[in-house]
Amino acid sequence: MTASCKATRIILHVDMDHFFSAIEEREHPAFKGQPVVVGADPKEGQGRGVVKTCNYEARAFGIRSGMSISEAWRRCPTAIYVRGDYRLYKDVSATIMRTLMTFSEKFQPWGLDEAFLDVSSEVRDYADATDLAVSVKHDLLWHVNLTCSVGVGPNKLVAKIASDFQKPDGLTVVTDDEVERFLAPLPVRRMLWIGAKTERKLKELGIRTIGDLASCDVAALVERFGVMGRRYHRWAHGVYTSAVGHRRRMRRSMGHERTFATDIVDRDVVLTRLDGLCERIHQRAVKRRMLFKTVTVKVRFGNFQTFTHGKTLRLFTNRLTDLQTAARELVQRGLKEPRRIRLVGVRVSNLRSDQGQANLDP
Ligand code: TTP
Ligand code: MG
Repeated sequence: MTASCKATRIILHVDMDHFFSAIEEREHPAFKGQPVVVGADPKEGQGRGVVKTCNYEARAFGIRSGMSISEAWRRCPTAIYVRGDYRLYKDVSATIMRTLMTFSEKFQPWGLDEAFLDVSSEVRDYADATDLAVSVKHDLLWHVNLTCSVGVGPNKLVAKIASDFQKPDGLTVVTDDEVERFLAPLPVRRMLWIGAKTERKLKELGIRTIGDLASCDVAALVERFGVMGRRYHRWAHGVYTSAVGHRRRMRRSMGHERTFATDIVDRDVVLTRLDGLCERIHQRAVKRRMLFKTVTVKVRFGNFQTFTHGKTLRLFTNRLTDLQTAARELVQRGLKEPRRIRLVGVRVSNLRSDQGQANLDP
């Protein structure tokens, strides 16, 4: 990866803490502080099925995801065992993902309880990204009453390893300059895609840590692992180019948003900036011969708290005044008192092409 590429991306990886069992604790406050295992009925050691996950109290007994439930029972017969309410877990997951999506359009869920966010265009630097990560944690606590661990880094690999570094309720930030120093002492198993088998083979070559892997001769790795060997070597140096993939949808909306170089308190300045964003959207709508009916605004405050408000107009339109009036009204609704604002955005949706009825510009 080139230096400029490194400097332009800041990625967050969010991973909920002991997800299923945390939800069980939330639903049953009496479970708090006791070992909780989710997966199956242990039937006094005769049960079939496996541990899906367990809380950190149960982990202290050596219980792990994937272990047979009867083995878990042998390790801790007094734990609380629940089969799990998967519909509830899915609902909670959906709320988590909806919350995370408000932080960046570049958002990629990864299973039920993890997601990547590319926040490069949302933040100015790593200090800013750290504030954003704190805000993500607060928002999740507020919306689903669960804790998570967040990793921040220059790419998905580093962010993912970082989120796993301090758990539960952790936040680990690894800047570009710190990547190799951060990775070097970690066991190779922490690396994405390195499982027990590869770990064993690496051990035969005397490689135990990611640092060992990074300083290993790449030719030796290629000889042993083929193309993967070259990848392992690159990753061990913290180089990982895969982007945060977001679903490409049919164009269903058009929008612009703007993060200010410094936070703005003056409401009139914010509204003027908003007018400018509306102009840009209007130009695009006219150029593409599109009409819109729904207008949504987004405002992010200095502390990263974010609101979005939307309204659907009476008619399809592409008039600038309709857009600006709606956007101003929506923003003002959320700005009852003066606050520091770091970002405003406008989006139009409910689109159709402009053949036929409408309020047409000019
Ligand atoms: P993980 O994020 O791997 O684990 P976790 O959230 O339970 O614990 P941690 O604090 O270490 O992040 O998996 C998320 C959920 O996925 C987990 O709560 C249960 C489910 N899961 C399975 O169903 N089977 C499995 O083998 C694993 C690993 C997880
Ligand atoms: Mg998790």
